[in-house]
Amino acid sequence: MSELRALLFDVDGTLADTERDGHRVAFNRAFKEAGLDWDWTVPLYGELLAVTGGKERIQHYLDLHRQDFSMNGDLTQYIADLHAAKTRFYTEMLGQGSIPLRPGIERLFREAREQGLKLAIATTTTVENVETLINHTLGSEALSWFDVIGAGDVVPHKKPAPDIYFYVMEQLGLAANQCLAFEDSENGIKATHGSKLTTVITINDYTRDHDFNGAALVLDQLGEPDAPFQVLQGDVGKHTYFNMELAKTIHHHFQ
Ligand code: XBP
Ligand code: MG
Repeated sequence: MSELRALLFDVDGTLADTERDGHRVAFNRAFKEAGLDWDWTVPLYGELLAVTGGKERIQHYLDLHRQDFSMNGDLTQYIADLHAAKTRFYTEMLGQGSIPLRPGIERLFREAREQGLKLAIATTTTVENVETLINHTLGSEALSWFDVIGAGDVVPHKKPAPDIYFYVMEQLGLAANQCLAFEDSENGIKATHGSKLTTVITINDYTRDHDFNGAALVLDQLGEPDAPFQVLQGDVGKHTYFNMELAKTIHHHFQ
C-alpha cells in the first residue's frame, strides 16, 4: 500500500473557471485584432473545447467551420501568432484579477503543504498562463508551492493523451499510486486514466454532461466548511467538503 505523496492539478476548469469568460474572450479579442470576423460564442466554444490546446483548437475551428479560409504564408506560424496574441489578452485579463480560484482550492493547497505533500500542475495551457493565474490569485511566492508545473508544449501530445501526467510524475519521481489527480473534463480524465491515476472531478458548466466513468469522485466543487459540495458520483462518508482526510481515504480506497 503506497502513501499519498502528491496532489496533481489540472488548471483550466479545475483551479479556476477560466474558459467561458477568460480563454474564449481572449481568443475573440485576438481574432478581432487580426481583422478576422471569427466569433466564438459561448455554445460554439463548448463544442470547440473537445480539442485541448489553444493552437490545436484554432486549427480544429478552421477544419470544421472555415474550410474556405485561405492566407498567404505558413498557416502553422499564422496560428502560433494568433495564439500568442490570445495569450497576451488572456494574461492581461488575469492581471485585472477578474478570475478567482474555485472554492476549496487554496485551502486544499495549504492543507496538503502543511502535511508535507507535494503539489504539481498538469495542464495543456501555457506556463505563462499558469504562472499569471497563480500570481494574481495567491501571490508570486505561491509559485514555489509547486514542485512541478507541467504545461503546454512540453510534451508532444496534449490531453486526452496521458503524456503530461507521465511527465509530471517523472519530474516528481513518484508513481501513479502515490498521487491523486484533480480534473474537470472528459479529456482530462482520459489523460489521468491513461496514466493510471486516481481522479477527483469537479465539474463546471461546460463539463457537467461529460462521461466521468471510473472517477473516484465527481463533485460540483471542492467546497468549504461553510459551503458544502454536492456529490454527483462516489462515496464521501461524513464529509461535506474536500479536505486532506478525504483525499487520503479516496486514495487508500482506489489503490
Ligand atoms: C485546457 C485547454 C486549454 C485552454 C486554452 O484543457 O484546453 O487549451 O482552453 O489554453 P485542460 P491555451 O484543462 O484539460 O488542460 O490557449 O493556452 O492552449
Ligand atoms: Mg480542464
